[in-house]
Amino acid sequence: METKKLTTIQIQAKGPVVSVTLFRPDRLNALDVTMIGELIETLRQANSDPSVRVIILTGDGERSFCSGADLTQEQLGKPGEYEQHLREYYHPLLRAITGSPKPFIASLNGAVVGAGIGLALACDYIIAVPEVQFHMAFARIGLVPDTGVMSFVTNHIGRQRAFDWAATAGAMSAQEALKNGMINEIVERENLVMSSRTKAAVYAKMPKAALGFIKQMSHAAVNHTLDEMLVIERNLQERAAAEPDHMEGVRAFLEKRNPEFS
Ligand code: T3D
Repeated sequence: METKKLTTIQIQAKGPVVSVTLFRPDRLNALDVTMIGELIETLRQANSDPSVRVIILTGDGERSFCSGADLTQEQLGKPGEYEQHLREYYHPLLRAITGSPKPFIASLNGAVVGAGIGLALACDYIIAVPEVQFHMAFARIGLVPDTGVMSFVTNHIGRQRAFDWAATAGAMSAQEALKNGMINEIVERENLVMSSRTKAAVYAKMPKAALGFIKQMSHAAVNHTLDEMLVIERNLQERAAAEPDHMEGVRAFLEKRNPEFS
């Protein structure tokens, strides 16, 4: 395994899987501009590296996956800078996940707060330890949900429940999040790394192009009509069918063997 430590994140590459760990233990992995910059750069590299098939996002320690924006005086934006801050930092980070052709697994090791909820829910598969709490902390500091949070959460739990959660700056447990379809599974802490890697290995063996297209469709399905989705699926099916993995899958079925995707 190859491990690299930048100022605020740690990157581990093992075969086709890259694991990125938010690493600011003294601030419970709060996002500052250095971390966001390092994340954007790292994720863009992983997205364009053909040897990388799956990306895992996690946080250092047991208390927090990400405690949201860094609220210390030197990091907090000034009024007049917030719109630009979101446009230049938080939104490109979100897009590096949602716009990637590769599956992202959020491996939630602790509290998920504010913008951290956006990072987690942008991922394609979410595993959490039982102790995880999602804190919709924005209104507690007089802000509104950002980093796509209101959009993701409303899609999961409906407008009224999303409004109430955001307006009261409440918390949601991992168990409630599982019931609400916001996360895929809860595993004991000692199994978190292994479960995340096992899921990554499953995705890494699947046909690469088809997975990228399925990810694209899963985002499109949230806000497109059936008629629009039929156009999207026609286009993506044509592109999937042009990949050698399609014929390999068909041949493997006919020959009664496991497929060997490229
Ligand atoms: O720039 C923009 O566009 C603004 C965007 C904003 C989007 C957002 O993300 S808003 C939400 C911001 N985040 C918060 O409001 C969360 C603040 N943190 C917490 O609520 C709690 O710390 C936790 C629930 C995450 C954990 O609680 P606990 O009791 O386990 O730990 P603690 O004692 O509160 O924190 C430990 C240390 O981490 C502490 O420092 P100290 O006293 O040991 O020196 C605390 O100040 C520091 N810390 C935790 N979160 C942050 C932080 N420092 C800076 N920024 C943080 N977000």
